[in-house]
Amino acid sequence: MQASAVQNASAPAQVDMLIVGAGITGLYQLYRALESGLSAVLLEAGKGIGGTWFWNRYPEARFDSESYTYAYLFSKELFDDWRWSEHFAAQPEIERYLNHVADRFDLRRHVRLDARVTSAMFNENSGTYTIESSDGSTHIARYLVAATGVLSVPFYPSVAGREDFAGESYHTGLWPSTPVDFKGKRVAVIGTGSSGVQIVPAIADEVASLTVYQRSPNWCTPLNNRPITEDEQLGLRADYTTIKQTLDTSISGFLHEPYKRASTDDTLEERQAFYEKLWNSPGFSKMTSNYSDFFTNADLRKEFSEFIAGKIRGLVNDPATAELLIPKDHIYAQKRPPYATGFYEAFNKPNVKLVSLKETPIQKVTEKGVETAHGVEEFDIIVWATGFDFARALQRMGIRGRNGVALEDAWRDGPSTFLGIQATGFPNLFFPGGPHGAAANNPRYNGDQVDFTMELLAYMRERGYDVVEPSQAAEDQWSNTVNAMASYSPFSPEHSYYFGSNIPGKPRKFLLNPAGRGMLFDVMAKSREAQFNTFVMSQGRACIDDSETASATQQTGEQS
Ligand code: NA7
Repeated sequence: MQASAVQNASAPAQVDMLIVGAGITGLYQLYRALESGLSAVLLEAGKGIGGTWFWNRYPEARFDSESYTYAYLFSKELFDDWRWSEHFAAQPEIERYLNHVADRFDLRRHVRLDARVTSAMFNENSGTYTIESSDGSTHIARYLVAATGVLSVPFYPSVAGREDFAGESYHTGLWPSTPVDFKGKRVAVIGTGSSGVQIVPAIADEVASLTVYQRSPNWCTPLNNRPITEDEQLGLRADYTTIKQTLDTSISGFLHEPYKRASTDDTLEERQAFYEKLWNSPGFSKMTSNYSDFFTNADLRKEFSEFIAGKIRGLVNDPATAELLIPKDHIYAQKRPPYATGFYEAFNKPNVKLVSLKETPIQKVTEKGVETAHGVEEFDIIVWATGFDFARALQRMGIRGRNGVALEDAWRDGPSTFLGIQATGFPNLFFPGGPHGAAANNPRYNGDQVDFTMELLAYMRERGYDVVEPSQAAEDQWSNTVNAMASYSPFSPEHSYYFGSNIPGKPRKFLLNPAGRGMLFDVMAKSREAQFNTFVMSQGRACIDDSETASATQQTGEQS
């Protein structure tokens, strides 16, 4: 029976499903929950809808996956009535889109904004969670879905004096809703990852001066963004079915055509011509449409890196600055590469300069600015583009599972999951879009996880089960696969935040799904065919009954 989502003054609200996070995954989960007849509420810490696309509102924050491949595909009507203006949309348009989705599917009345989950306690007997949030509300939910994202906990490096700065200070991942006025200001940008390389060219023309503090250079290639023409708009609408089919089955979740030739099929000259073509191609196709041996041939990736180095030397007028901008410590794709527009060219402007922290480390931040061995440079604004603590949001929500065990403690050495969806010991907790799930275009993977979860819950409902967690065998098998296959990933444990390497003291464990979407599909299909026997299902008490006397009856649970 459906529990009521209505809250009165004295009792906690009862819901079938409580979702955390109003980003692209959380909204989709909410839509699917309501569609299937569950009562649901969504709690969001931010003051608006959008998740990543609410918080990351710095100038030039934008998709680097094509807009129509990142967006939802579950409704042809939605696909038809939303017109993306650019192949890679900017944050304001993305935020408008997600708000449009919330309105179009009447989701907003199930969303509570400005409500950060502070604890979520599993009740052993009833098989429900009691969830408390910063707005003072308490909910009892049968299912808890943490759609809290992986790049959602901003990371500030421990630089001495950071709090002492008297000017304006912003993190790209916590950007204020009121516009920041850069005009005529002396600005520092610290960090040159995807966010740093987007904001630098965006503000370079209006600031008085811009100093970019770079710890490690990245292999940036052009995003090659452009408006979607009227013909392309018509083509997108006409091709909806094919697009959906391709994206629902593609390993990467992109529309980019994989290239059939191996690098060894071509001469050096032909390869250089092909790299030139890739340089001029959109976004991630530098990876997804590269030679067929791209992910298995480090020499090829090295050669591609040298090609990009040549481009950087050609784009940056000052040879010394160009050399500093060329990575020497890693090759292309050992870190998640940024895609940018005009980043290298920005250093040709007289008011923009680069400080390489390898040669000139930051000693401290002072009241007036940033101090290095060359003295204090004074600023009006410091922008921290210093990244995120990957997948951390899930662990800091105060989730406790069976026997009161905290997820934070259970994952002290890194996450252990089944399909990046669930973890043993935490029944009825789902975390689509969390660790071990995705490997390329995230919303496509995250949508697969939501769909699979809904299938599992429907199966359970038909059979009278309402408590579920993966079998230990299934989780061990998936976690072992993730760890074993991590060495085949191009990403480097020393350099990539996909291994947690950007956070001091964080265990070095692979946090993506290195086996890709094919493996995800495969394991899901096998589980489905075997009546979801990778899960242990049981019956809890009715959602509204939180009594300690009920006992759950375990029914199944063999790993195939
Ligand atoms: P990233 O890609 O993690 O970039 C963070 C940047 O901050 C990177 O250049 C770091 O240098 C730099 N950083 C980190 N710590 C410091 C310190 N202590 N001093 C100076 N610089 C530092 O985060 P983004 O926000 O740019 O991008 C995140 C994702 O958003 C991206 O992957 C896309 O999915 C979209 P480092 O390389 O660690 O030396």
